[in-house]
Amino acid sequence: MSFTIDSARNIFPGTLTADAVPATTARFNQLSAEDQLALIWFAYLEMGKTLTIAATGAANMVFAENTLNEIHKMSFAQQTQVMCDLANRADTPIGRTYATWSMNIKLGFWYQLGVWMADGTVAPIPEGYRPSANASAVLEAIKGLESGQQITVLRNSVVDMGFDTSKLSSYSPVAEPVVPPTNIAQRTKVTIEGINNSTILSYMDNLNANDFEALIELFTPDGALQPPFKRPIVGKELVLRFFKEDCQNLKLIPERGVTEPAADGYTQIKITGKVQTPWFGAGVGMNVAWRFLLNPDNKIFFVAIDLLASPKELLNLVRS
Ligand code: 45D
Repeated sequence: MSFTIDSARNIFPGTLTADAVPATTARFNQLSAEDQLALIWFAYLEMGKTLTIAATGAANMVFAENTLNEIHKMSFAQQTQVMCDLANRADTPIGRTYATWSMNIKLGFWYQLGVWMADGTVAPIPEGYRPSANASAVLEAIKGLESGQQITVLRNSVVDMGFDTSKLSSYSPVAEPVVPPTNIAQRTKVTIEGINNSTILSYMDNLNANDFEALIELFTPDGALQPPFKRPIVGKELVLRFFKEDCQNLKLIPERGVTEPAADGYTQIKITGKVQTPWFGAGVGMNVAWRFLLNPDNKIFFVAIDLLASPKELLNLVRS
């Protein structure tokens, strides 16, 4: 038997992922546009009591600037309409522009609108707004999640807005330029309890240094990476593009791991630890697992990144 991407996805099946995230996102997506916008607003205010969002440096606002200025000049009624259109995934010029942006640009765009809603220059949630019973229930569900899961739900809501790119015959994706990798002299090196595999250590160190060219060389040509709650991204070219677009300035803090032999001379390695996003820095440590499958040449054939159900899962390194 030799491994396929599909069979690789099942290594370490005892890993408990944060199912509350896709469940809450699905409930959120059922709500009306008005409820969605208000709910994110209240969730965002609620989180603001304990977390500081660090937009400076997290996003390059140049790409959303024209659209933001256009919205800033509109009347409150028009601004509310634009936001509802985005939530409704309507086919509008702004909805189409939004759809071309990378995730980080989308986040930066909403971050700026949130700042303007707070300072009164963009339409607030209307005075008379009353949430539906479902919206209140979803807000309570979000409040009950741990912070790493909350920001994932929030991010999902933003990513799903705008016109559906699959309905565009062609479009040019807009992403921020790739930052240069950290100088060798300034790089940090992780240590992982129970792990000395050079590929695993290089994976963490290269990602922490934004050295995506070195990072991608750790993969087999047909290798795959599966982000949390997503299908695997297959092949070096697509994985490299994903790293460049969605993985700049992450901080990986792996803590411990376990190694075991798999079929055909492959090796499976599970690591648990924390990940920080540049948006929240050390304020939010997401509990994650990396499940690696290495080929006999010590190259990455598959890696899944899972958002864990609870901090207790950090200690779940059960084999097979
Ligand atoms: O609609 O090893 C308003 C990979 C109200 C790579 C608003 C990884 C109206 C490989 C408030 C204005 C990436 C997979 C909206 C590792 C309204 C690898 C605004 C993992 C929308 C480890 C809302 C990385 C706003 C991970 C401003 C797990 C919302 C990274 C902002 C996870 C939300 C990163 C923000 C996450 C959310 C970042 C900034 C979950 C950021 C989330």
